[in-house]
This record gives sequence, C-alpha cells and structure tokens, in this order.
Amino acid sequence: MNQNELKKSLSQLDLGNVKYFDSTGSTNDEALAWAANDADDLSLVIADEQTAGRGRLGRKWITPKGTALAFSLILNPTPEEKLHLSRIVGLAALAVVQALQKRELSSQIKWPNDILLDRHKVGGILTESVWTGEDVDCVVIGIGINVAKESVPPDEALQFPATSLEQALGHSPERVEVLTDILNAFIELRPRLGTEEFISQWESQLALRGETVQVNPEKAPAITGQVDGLESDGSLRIRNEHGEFVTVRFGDVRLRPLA
Ligand code: BT5
Repeated sequence: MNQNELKKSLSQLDLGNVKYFDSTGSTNDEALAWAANDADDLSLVIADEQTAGRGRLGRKWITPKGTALAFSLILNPTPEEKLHLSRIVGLAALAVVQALQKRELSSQIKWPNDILLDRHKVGGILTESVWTGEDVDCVVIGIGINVAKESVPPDEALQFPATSLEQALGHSPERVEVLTDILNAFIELRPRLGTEEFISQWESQLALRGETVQVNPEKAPAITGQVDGLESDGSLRIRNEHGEFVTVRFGDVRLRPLA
C-alpha cells in the first residue's frame, strides 16, 4: 500500500494517530495494545497483510498481502455513546454499506457483523471492548474487506460463500479510497448512534429479512424462524415457527439448509 497516498488521503479526516504495517498478526491486537497505552480517539491501525487475522469466537480472518483492507479503529466512547455500545457494530457496518453505495454497490448487513454483496461475504467486522471494572475504556472496531479477487479465501476455508469488490465491480478499486470513504461515513454517522432513526437505518440494510434462517446463539439451542428486524439495542428479532417473537443478542445466522 502506498504510504504517501494513505497519509495524504487520511489527512483530510479528523482521525487520531495512524499506524501502518506492511505485515502484522492482527490489526485488532495492535489496536488493543495501543489502546492500553492511551491511544487518542479515532486512532487507526492498518495493515497490508495479516498473518493471524481474527474473526469472532476464535475463527480466522484471512488477509493476503496487497489484496484487501484490514484495519482497526480505536473509539474512546463518550458517556452518551457508552449507553449504546451494542450499536457500534451497526455503525461500522452502515459505514461500509455507505462506502460501497458510493460505488453503486448495494450491500447488506448479515446480522451481526457480515457485509454481503449478492449473498456473498465481502467483509467482516470484529468489535472488542476494553473494560476497567464496569466501565468501558475503549472499543476497537476491526474491519476486513476483500478488495482484489485474490483476497477471497479458498472455499474450504469458508463457512459462507465469499466475494470481493473486484468481482462485484469488474475492476479493483483503490484500497485507500475505499478506506477513506468508510472512515468518512463512520465519522458522519457517529453523532446519530443514539437516535431511533439510527436503528431504522441499520434495519433497512439487514440481509435475509423475511427469510427463514437458523440462529445459533452461544450456549443456547438453535432457533429457526424468519428474520423480522432489530431491537433498539441492535439485537436480532426472529419470528419462530410458533409465530412468537424471539430476540437474539449474540449468535450466528445461517440460511436454513433445505431439507
Ligand atoms: C468476522 O468474523 O467476519 C470478523 C472479521 C474481522 C476481520 C478484521 S480485519 C481487521 C481486524 N483485525 C482482525 O484480526 N480482525 C479484524 P466471523 O463472523 O467470525 O467470520 C469468520 C469466518 O469468515 C471464518 O471462519 C471464515 O469462514 C470466513 N472468512 C475468513 N476470511 C475471510 C475472507 N477474507 N473473506 C470472507 N470470509 C472469510
């Protein structure tokens, strides 16, 4: 990644400090270590390659060199934002959706943290918080986006079909431009985090609405039902087989396999 272009492009934004790595294990790990040493709000870690990229629940995120976006933003939440921590993943997801919309790509958010293009995963988000007792100090928001087609892992490494911006657009966009658009959208959306309108905006981009899915909450039996919408804390609302509404705070959504 051209560091001069990166610096020039990011200087237009009101960010904290920026750390760039040609290669690192995980930008989230770098950001968590930095956050522990008092990083400024909206400081950014970005890498051209990750050798130990992480997804949720110990899963791997693959970022081959020179092909993708992998970055982590450090957020020092205001007292007001601390009331809406569970919405931050939605803030990041909406920022990605808006940056792709700018390129005429209509993406959707597969709850809780996947970005889909035409039902294929093009990006993923991993938010991690640092706490002192009951108080959150900072939130690290890790975002990975497949840009060039070479960033898409082989099928055997995937639980869900994947794609890249290059495959959707027919050409590979400049990574720095996509990054700048995502960060810009994030900064613009941030003041709306606590509003009701924010939830409806997030909900309007939800993938699989009305479709029958299986949700596997952590440490609870699977639920089968239709995706109905979002609760005000960003939980997923499902209408189960008995017509009852069930909310899921953590979990994986799977399209129910056809029998
Ligand atoms: C995610 O987890 O989708 C969150 C991914 C977050 C990655 C960013 S990159 C910057 C920052 N630093 C990190 O170390 N992480 C963050 P999850 O929903 O658990 O999905 C993980 C699953 O996605 C894996 O088990 C694979 O099946 C699949 N996967 C791995 N790499 C992929 C890729 N490049 N494209 C599409 N799917 C992928």
